[in-house]
Amino acid sequence: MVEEVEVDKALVEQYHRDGAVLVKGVFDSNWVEKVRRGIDKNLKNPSKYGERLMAKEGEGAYFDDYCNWQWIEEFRQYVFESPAASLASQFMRSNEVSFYHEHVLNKEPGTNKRTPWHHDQAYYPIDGHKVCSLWMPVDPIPRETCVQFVAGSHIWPKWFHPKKFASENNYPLRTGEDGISSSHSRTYYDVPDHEIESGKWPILHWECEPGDVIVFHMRTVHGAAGNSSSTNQRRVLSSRWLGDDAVLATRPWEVSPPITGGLQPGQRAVCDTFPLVYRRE
Ligand SMILES: O=C(O)CCC(=O)C(=O)O
Repeated sequence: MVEEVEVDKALVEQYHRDGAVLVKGVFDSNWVEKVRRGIDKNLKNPSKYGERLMAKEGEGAYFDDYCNWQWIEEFRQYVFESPAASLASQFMRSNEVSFYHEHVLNKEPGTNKRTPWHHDQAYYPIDGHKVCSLWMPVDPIPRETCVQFVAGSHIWPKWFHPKKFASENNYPLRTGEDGISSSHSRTYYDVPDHEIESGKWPILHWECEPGDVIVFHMRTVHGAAGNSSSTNQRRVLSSRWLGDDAVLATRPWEVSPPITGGLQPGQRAVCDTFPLVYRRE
């Protein structure tokens, strides 16, 4: 059963205004230890989706992998028993919460590879506004290596092309009968990297401790530096949660992760692949 937590209403307001908020000390040391063990299992046994990215050969690697919760027991418990779903319900203001997937990210000491600016929802075959991620570090994170969020970008009218983390190029469009067509009526724009870097919008980032979590909307634009520490890893579990209005959608590229749960466009995103985890009483 999901562990309940009570979230300060001011933090929920902040999430809806800025698209990202730091919640201090919400996971106790048992949860942190469990998630750390799960991450370490994943690092030792990556799935077919796992990648080790390097800015230059021989440097620290930026590891990422996802969709392993069904074989990593520690992640399964995190999904169904930790306070995560209760948090997601309160931040999304959603009565029901289904689990979409988890993403493990580790930047080894001396990793120069950065996370390009992007927002997540364009990668996913999911439409709806009640959609969030919980970014949970299991190592202390100095402010300069924390993910950085463009404040308020979750309510910008524009959607952005997803980028490959490896090359930082936009995802290629699908061609042929599955390619861009009238069924993909939304226009996607290039992420405004230069304007972000030039300081046009306020950027949010925090120093974090294990036990803290950053809750962010799936349309909040974010990116991060590498990990310049020569000794410390930067291990994170980023879990993705869907609320009452989340439905399956199509995208004009191959979605990532490449899973749709067998749903049809417009169907509510609840199924065996995206299990319903929490219902507010
Ligand atoms: O931790 C990072 O550098 C990137 C995290 C991220 O992009 C995400 O959780 O969606």
